[in-house]
This record gives sequence, C-alpha cells and structure tokens, in this order.
Amino acid sequence: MLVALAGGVGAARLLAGLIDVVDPAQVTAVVNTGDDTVLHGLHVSPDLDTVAYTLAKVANPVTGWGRDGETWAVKEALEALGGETWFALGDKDLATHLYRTGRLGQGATLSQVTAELCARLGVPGRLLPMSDDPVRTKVRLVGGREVDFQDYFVRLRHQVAVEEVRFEGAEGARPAPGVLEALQGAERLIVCPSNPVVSIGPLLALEAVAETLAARRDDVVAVSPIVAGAALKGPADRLLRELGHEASVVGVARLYAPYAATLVVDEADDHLAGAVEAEGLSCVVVPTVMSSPERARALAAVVAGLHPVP
Ligand code: FO1
Repeated sequence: MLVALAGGVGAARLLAGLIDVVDPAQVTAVVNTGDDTVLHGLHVSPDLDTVAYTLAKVANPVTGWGRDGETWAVKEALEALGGETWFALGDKDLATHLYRTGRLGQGATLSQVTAELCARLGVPGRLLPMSDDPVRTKVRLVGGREVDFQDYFVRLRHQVAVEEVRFEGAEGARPAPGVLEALQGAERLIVCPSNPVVSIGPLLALEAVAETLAARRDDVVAVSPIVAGAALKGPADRLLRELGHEASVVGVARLYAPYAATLVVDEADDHLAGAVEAEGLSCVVVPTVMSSPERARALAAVVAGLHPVP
C-alpha cells in the first residue's frame, strides 16, 4: 500500500500518475480539509474534490479544480441577484456540494460522504479526508486582520502579505477513520508536491498524523513543490518567505526533516542536492514538473520506488 498526503492540484497530478503505474487499489490519499469552507450554506471541500475529479478524469483541465465541461447558469443567475460569486461554483460542481451538504445534514460524516461521492464518480484508489472534525486554515495578514483561507486564496488572490497561518480546530481534531491505520501500514508514504504551509501543514497539525509520520520517517518520500526557488502554482514561495522560511528546496527540506527521509527535487535544483542532504534527508534529483501525464507517470514511478533512484 502507498499512502499519499495530499493537497490540491499538484497532489492530484501526482496521484493520477501513481494510479497509472501501480494498482489503484494499492493507493490511498489522505487529503487536506483545512481549505474547506461553507458558501451559500453549502459545504465545499476543494482539495477532496480536486483530487476526486482528477482521478475520475472529470476535472477542469485548464484550472485543475472544478469540473470539465462546466456550465455557469447558477453563478450568472446569482450574480444578477447581487449574490456573492467571487468563489466560482459551476453547475455540475454545485451538485457535489449539494449532495455533501445534504448528507452531512442527515448525520453522515465527511469520510462517509467522500466514499459515496468517490464511488459514484468512479474514483480509482481510496480518498480519505484527513479528519471528520472541522479544521479550518486561518490566515493573519500583515496589519493583523485574520481571514479564512479561501478569502486569502481566492477573494484576495493571495496578493497580500501574511504574518501567520493557524489551523483552527486542529488541536482537538481526530484523524478520520482509517487514516492512522493507512499511515502505519503503508509500505511507503508520499508527501505530494503541495504547499508545505497551507496544504500539508493542516495534516501535520493533527498530532497523531505528525507522530505517525515521524515514526515512519525512513519510509517517507516528499516531493518539493518549490522548483528553482518558485512555486509552480499558487503562493507557496511567498508564504514560505513571509513566514520566515527559505523559499527553496533547502527550506522545504528543513520543514520536512522530522517527517521524511527523502526529498525529491527537480533537476533545476541539482546544485542544491548537497545542501538538502546537509539537512539530513537523501536528495533525489529527477524532473518533477508534471506538464504532461507522461511526466506525472515518470515522477510517480520514482516516488513509488519502481525506478532505482539515480
Ligand atoms: N480557485 C480560484 O482561484 N478561484 C475560484 O473561484 C475557485 C473556485 C473553486 C470552486 C470549487 C473548488 O473545489 C475549488 C475552487 N477553487 C477556486 C480552487 C481552490 O480555492 C483551491 O484549489 C484550494 O483551496 C487550494 O488548494
């Protein structure tokens, strides 16, 4: 069994590669729910949906999030009514949020609803939310104002400096059923190339997850989402800098050193392999930019241990 810690688009691409190179029944993804939000009374789980849609091959190929062949009738009608549309919910995507919210209202857990949605969408492999308890990423902006994660990420387009990130509810939150068993029983654990602060951070904020990962450190392979000092997508590089870390593979190595024995970095960072190893991790240098399904499969084969490490 391979178990991956996953955020959104970068994780989804790697997981799509992984289920092409190993038996999907051998793949479990534990997915960040710190980005979850309630909009128009609907529970939206962006990272769970991004991974589920991608693995079911129904994701929007341009944005990476949302559904393919989407229509926007509800958004347009809502706009005409003067409703809030800064967070774009397509018609097909709305069906997912309606279903999830309805089932949660009936007393189902997020894990149960996720399993139901995955079965109906035809998602290969197993997706687990990191927790059924609410954990919410909160972002304190320079100046002191604290906003919800999606306010920072989408409404403010992450074009604002950040002073602190915290994970509300993480202290008392339990990992979802099956998460610890999966982490304990995995042959290999993979930290996907997701934002270390706001995508992997919420998972590590669950004490039992952090402890289990640290105990399995020798079997944990992380992939750096930072390539040549920059994030391929999103604000990971800026967030790292603003929060006092180095926006480089070395900064990522420092953050993951307690949990991962190996860091996979892109060829563009070849010259930093020694500095990564000085942080106590082995460094594997391969192409990590998943610009095509073939490249995602090649990276997946490396993290799955199918290729001898160069
Ligand atoms: N990201 C955007 O930049 N703009 C949006 O309007 C937006 C809508 C949206 C709707 C559903 C969904 O599942 C994801 C959506 N995202 C949007 C992406 C989301 O904010 C991010 O993927 C994550 O939360 C960060 O991983």
